[in-house]
Amino acid sequence: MKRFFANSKHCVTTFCLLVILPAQVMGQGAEPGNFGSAASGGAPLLLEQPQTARDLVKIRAHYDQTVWSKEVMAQEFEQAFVDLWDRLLQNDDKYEVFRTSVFDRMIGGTEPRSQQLDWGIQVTKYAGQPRELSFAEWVQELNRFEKAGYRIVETEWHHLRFDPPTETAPANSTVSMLMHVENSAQQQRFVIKGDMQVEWRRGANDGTAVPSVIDVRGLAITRRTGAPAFVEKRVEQFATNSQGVDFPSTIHPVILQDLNGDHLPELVIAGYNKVYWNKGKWEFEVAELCEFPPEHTNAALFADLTGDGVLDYLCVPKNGYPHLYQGSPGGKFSDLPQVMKFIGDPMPVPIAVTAGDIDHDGDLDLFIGQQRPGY
Ligand SMILES: [Ca+2]
Ligand SMILES: [Ca+2]
Ligand SMILES: [Ca+2]
Repeated sequence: MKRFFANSKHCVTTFCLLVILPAQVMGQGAEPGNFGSAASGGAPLLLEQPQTARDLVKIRAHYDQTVWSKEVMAQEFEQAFVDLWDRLLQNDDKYEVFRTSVFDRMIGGTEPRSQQLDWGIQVTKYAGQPRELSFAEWVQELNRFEKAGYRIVETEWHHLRFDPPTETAPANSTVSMLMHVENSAQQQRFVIKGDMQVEWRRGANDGTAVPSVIDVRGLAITRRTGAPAFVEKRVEQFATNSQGVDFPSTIHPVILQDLNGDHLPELVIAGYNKVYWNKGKWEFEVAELCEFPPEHTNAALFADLTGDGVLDYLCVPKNGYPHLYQGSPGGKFSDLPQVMKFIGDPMPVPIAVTAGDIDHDGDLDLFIGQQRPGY
């Protein structure tokens, strides 16, 4: 699974910014295949579009050996944490996953420094003299926590920084982690969060990268005792399909907006063209939002874009043109949309849209962010 690679080329997101004035073009489309020159690191750029899959493999290999060589090594080393996260997701017994995720030593602090926040929340960091735990001692600590009723709810792990090994220093990484823990009997919840420093070594048998020293002094423990702030009231299921076959490709954006002026916000699932009319006291009535919706909405907002004092709805389909639905009082969108073809080609993967009077001329302008893969 690739979700781990926060700084990976697989997840690199380029935001192409587009400012749209009403009926005016202020931006221009992205140029496929032009990856720029700033990141090349002196390597020759292959700007031509691949004609075959073999071309694509060749181009990727070229970049992996030049521009991305450090990144490729980072991915090899971080595999220990990729595996850890996968196993934590797949196994109910999360303590057993940690008991079998080997490292040499862990370094923590000895002096707790706590800060008291509102709502009885306490944040604690550990500083002072370092305290070392061997892996065997760490396992004993895990057993103690498990026996005391601490349940590991969920975790996240991201590789923030990687320094390859040198002649004098081993490879090391900064890994950010997040863990939610609860103790139901004591009505306690914990968030353990922060950056860990990891020093790596090669395994004796197969040469794979193994965490040697894990320094957890950058972590903070946030704790609160009491009933949870939120309780589950209702769960809605939405089927999706990444290709948009049979179902929308996404439910998002999810928007809270009072559409009828009764001061109760409606819940809009724009990807599904659904509005949940808020009747108060957690009662909702579901209906279609637009009578003539576009397919595969990917970004949307409500704002009075026409300046008549009534909210309008603007949505941008995946690989399409922005659609403006002029609103009627009461939050109805019954008319055909105005399709805004202010650029020559459909807009690939719009991911966010917001509105503001950017040029101070009294009308709202739009700002649409797109996503483009790094390759
Ligand atoms: Ca309302
Ligand atoms: Ca309007
Ligand atoms: Ca304006």
